[in-house]
Amino acid sequence: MNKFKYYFILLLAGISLVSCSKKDDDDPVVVPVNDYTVQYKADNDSIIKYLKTNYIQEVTADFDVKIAKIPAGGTQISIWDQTTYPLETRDVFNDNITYKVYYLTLRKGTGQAPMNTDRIYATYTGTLLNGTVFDSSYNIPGIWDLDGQGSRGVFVDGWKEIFPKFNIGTSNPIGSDGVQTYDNFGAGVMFLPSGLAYYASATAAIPAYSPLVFSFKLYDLTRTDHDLDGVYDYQEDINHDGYVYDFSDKVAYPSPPASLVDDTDGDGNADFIDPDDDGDGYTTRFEITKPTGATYSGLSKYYPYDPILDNPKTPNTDESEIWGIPRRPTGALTDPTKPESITNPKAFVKEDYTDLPRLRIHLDKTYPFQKN
Ligand SMILES: [Ca+2]
Ligand SMILES: [Ca+2]
Ligand SMILES: [Ca+2]
Ligand SMILES: [Ca+2]
Repeated sequence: MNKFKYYFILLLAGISLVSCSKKDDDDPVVVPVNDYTVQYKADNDSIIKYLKTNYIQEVTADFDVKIAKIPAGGTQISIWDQTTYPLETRDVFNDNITYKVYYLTLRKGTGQAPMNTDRIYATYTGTLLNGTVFDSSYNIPGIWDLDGQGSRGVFVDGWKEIFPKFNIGTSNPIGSDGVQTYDNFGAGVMFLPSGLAYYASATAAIPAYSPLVFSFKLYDLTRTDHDLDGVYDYQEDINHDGYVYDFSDKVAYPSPPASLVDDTDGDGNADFIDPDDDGDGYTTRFEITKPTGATYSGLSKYYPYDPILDNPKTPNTDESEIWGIPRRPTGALTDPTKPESITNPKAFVKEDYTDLPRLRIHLDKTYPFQKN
């Protein structure tokens, strides 16, 4: 595993260097990079041809998949035409064009789905369209950060888009051999145009502009909180599509698709990277801090997004938080003879902390009341 990781990091390091020089306009670029639209059309043609001339030879009980070319005169049903694992697509906005990415769900998985910015625990095998395996984790799970940051960062943009379509599995008790195994994990195959893979960057194993096929298994995930405001990225996905995007670079993204924007205050910084989501001048951290001397119990200084249960594995500690981030209070006015105002607020009632759905106060710019 370590050896494999070492090689993979070397591979990634090489790619990042090439990518940097490619994207920096001040550096001399020896070979002009292909136009994304033109290259995508060529890649899409190649992928469709692949899907129509290859078939699923086997899916094992452990969801290892073998894909093979249909031999001359063969009667095998192509990936394109077979119906056991219906071919699915996802529109992916990248490089300011929209890619249509084909993928197969071998099994969806029963757990939660990662966001495109979460950490995943997964295995994979990468193949060129000619069937050559260029890389594999050999069924040894690795940790990958879909946000593309750091030494575990994923460089293949297609991974960030397709893994969130799958769910993690259920973990079994660690065996006597010390190995963690999973059941009910997600497993699939993605067919990526080069623009969502390594594009112009060639390596010994992967020629430039190679569409890539990845089969994979998704075992587990770790949630991330990119703006450290106490609200996980997946809880900042306000349109609930399973994805959050940073379009704050106005030059790179002059007009991102509105359907991909999760930006409560519309300031150009998506909620998952905005410390003040509703733009009311109070940070989210401040807004989710429990008042001093609050009646509402719990170990944390901050309200969780939703109430959380006690951890049964730690019987001597009660981790339960029975109050989630509240909405603007709906109880009785302090002075019922006067209208609601900063000096005459309503009281919080229990339902303000638990009702679903509710507009939590860190997303409600009418609360706390503005000081004018
Ligand atoms: Ca956050
Ligand atoms: Ca979203
Ligand atoms: Ca914002
Ligand atoms: Ca705020």
